[in-house]
Amino acid sequence: MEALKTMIQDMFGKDCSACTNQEVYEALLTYTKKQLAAKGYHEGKKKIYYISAEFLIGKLLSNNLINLGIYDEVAEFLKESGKSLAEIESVEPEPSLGNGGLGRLAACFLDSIATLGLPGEGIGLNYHLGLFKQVFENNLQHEVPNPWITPESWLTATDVTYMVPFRGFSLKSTMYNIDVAGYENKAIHLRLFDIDLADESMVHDGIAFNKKDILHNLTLFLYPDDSDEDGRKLRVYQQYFMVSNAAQLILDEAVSKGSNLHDLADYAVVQINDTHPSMIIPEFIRLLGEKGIGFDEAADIVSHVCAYTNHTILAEALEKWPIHYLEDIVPQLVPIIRKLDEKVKAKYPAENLAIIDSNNLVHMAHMDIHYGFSINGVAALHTEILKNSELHQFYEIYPEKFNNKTNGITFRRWLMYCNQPLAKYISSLIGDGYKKNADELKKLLAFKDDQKVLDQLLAIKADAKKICKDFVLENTGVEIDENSVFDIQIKRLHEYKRQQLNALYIIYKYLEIKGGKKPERPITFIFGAKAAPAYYIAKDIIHLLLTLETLIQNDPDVAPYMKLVMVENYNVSAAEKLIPACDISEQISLASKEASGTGNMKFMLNGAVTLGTMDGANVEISELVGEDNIYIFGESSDEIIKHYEKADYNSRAIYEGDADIKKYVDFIVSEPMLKIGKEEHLRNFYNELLNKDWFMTLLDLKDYIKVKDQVFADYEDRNAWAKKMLVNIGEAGFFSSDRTIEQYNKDIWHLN
Ligand code: NBX
Repeated sequence: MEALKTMIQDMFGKDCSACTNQEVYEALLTYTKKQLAAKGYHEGKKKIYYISAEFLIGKLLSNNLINLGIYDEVAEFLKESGKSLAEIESVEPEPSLGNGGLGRLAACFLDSIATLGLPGEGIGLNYHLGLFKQVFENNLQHEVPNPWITPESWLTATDVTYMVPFRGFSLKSTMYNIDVAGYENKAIHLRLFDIDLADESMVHDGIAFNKKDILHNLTLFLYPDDSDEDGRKLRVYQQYFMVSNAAQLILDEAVSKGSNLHDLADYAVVQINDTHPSMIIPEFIRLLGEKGIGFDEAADIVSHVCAYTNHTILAEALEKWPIHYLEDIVPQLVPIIRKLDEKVKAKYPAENLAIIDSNNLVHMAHMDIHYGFSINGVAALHTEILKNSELHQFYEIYPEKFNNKTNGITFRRWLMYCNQPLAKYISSLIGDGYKKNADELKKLLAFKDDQKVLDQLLAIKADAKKICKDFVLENTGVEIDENSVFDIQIKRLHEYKRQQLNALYIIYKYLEIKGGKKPERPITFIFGAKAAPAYYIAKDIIHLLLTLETLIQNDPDVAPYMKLVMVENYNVSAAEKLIPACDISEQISLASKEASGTGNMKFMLNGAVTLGTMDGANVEISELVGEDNIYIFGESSDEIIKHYEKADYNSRAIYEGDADIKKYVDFIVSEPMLKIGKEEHLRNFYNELLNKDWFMTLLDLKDYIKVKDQVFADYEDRNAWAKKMLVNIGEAGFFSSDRTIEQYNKDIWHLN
């Protein structure tokens, strides 16, 4: 630590103990960046380029220290100077370069690519104000900018710049790097492209800004509001800016390594993360054309370079751009896309295979599938649904392109960092091998009947709940009971994820307690979720939850027995505090709709037990842990898909046919709720449930209540519960993103 000491002295002219936390943070940042650069970067002839609109990387200091293998040393040094690493970390702003699972997956993948020693890069955009910061006012979500770029940051400017042509003007880019350390290995780069003239001062009244001022707004926000045409066009500007920079960089790197571009596939493989980067396909063809490569050959080259990952079957999330947007913004791509479409139509005339449909919409996913060499889903069930229903017509013509890559999470952040007591305890039982070979967690299963181990697991959970209690108090001002059961649902707010199902259970429990039936032990229901700014139903659900929170809090008959807290501005840092403390992990999406889920894996790894539907990776979790160690409820995905096909779901009929369900739903617009909440929002949501309920909340409500009550009853047998915890941790190894990345490499990327 001598070098760090000297650095602090040089930077601030005093020793560590005399520095502020901000100063120590800046010194550590500089020190860590130097260490990373000194270790060097993975290089090789062929590289994986992971292109993504989102990289939800979280705070970086501790993660980098862990992966550099100097976390304990630095923590000790700081302690000797009277400082705490935890407090210094709190100075670090969290980059909000992502939204949810898709962005966090990209971040976990970079960690694993670096850890496994694969030559690779992430490529995305440098959003100055992130997604948005969520604030609650009058039980409603408001959005404000979430700036994260400070004078000293993890970004390093490079001298790489490109010109990106749009109709009528070109924009110059600058490339910034963030180093991503491998665990006990070299680093890789996350490349974030930016414009030079981004003007944060144009943002007013929350996150409003002039959506037409592309020269100054292009990299202000991730996912600008797309409820109007200007907003949708801005997304197209962003996407093209991202992929044009990416394609130029990739071609330059290949040429510098000796490629003649005809052999590009020997130098580069591009993983397209959902459809946001899909325009890289025509952009590559355009650039190869400029270098003298004819259309047909260029299309063939690209078809050996690009692979596509699908993260959703929700039709509204599969991007389709009106061709006139592309004509207005990137006219140079339109003849290319038309030609690609003509080639497809010549061979496959069916409308449902077209790139450009009869309404002149460009189906980005269809372009990816025709002109990529691989398409993968993100969990076994999801891939089966893609093959058998959503993308069946493509599976029939390209069966060899379809493959599954069940998602994973990095255990460095989601265990070794966020739950240090548990990680240390695991090491004491089975050694450190699991940190690099996650399968070794299975060795824990040998301790299933070891009373000491089971007691210790419960003790570690109890301690994590105390720490979490402090976090919740600081975040929400609400004091929760560390001896209560922690039931947690944290994820994007979306109707298909069914936070509203959980809310209806809470109403049921509230009424039960009002009626005199107290639970065995108090329950704390914790939520965290951001709603997309223009997604009104999602915002109404937040309002419902916050109104319930206040109602329960103010009711002395109920407050001692249950609490609801909704964490504000849920993000990676909040997840790191909540997940280790969780008892019950809520994974209650409508079967078939959650492609995978990755929160489910993080909870399991930290000894929570899943309450979920047979959806996404829950299916694989349940196969691994066995039915005694997970709680499953609800209709199967096959049945749900049939309901959609037959269009026979009728929520009002369920409501009218069941007095209990009617009571819970009516409570949303009852006297006590309307006294606290806003009638407009509560009634909107009530009407939505009755008249539409597109994600079939009422269908699964009774079964959910029954199974959830069983979970709370079983929780009281502490020993049996501790066994469930142990099995969940022991079987979590499969969900390491190192396993996922090994499979991507073996089946798709073929590096080394
Ligand atoms: O990707 C998520 C899925 O919902 C999860 O089931 C899955 O585990 C995860 C990683 O594979 N998708 C996701 O986060 N999507 C988005 O955030 C999204 C954002 C904007 C958009 C479409 C999707 N236009």
